[in-house]
Amino acid sequence: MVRHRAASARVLAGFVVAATLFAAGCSGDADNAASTTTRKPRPVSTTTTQTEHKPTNLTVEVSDMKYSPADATIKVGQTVTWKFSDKAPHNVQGIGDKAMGINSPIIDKGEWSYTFTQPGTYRYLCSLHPDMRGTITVE
Ligand SMILES: [Cu+2]
Repeated sequence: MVRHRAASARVLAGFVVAATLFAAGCSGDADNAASTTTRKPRPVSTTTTQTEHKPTNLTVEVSDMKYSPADATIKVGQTVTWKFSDKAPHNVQGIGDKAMGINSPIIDKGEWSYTFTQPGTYRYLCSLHPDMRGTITVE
């Protein structure tokens, strides 16, 4: 009886270790391992799920020949929407291999969104006005 209980406790301990390792492996960035994201329960929605249009977590205004905010920090999985309202047309083009997916058309007036699925620092510019630059940090 006692032997049996000891054995199952050991099995349980092994499972906990495995689960902990698994969780640590999933968190990706070791620096962020301590800050576990607290997820709020999703509110029950009666509206139809939109697959195309994701909710914007950050809006970057594109006007007066600049992005504002030029530097911003978001969380993995969040979506940034650039809102173009300048006199001149602009775009959003990622700098470097990692930011290759960031590639908007040239927009006069309108919006363009991008969802960041990997943590990192993403730099971008306007290919028409390379002095216009911005950075999105994804944690
Ligand atoms: Cu521009």
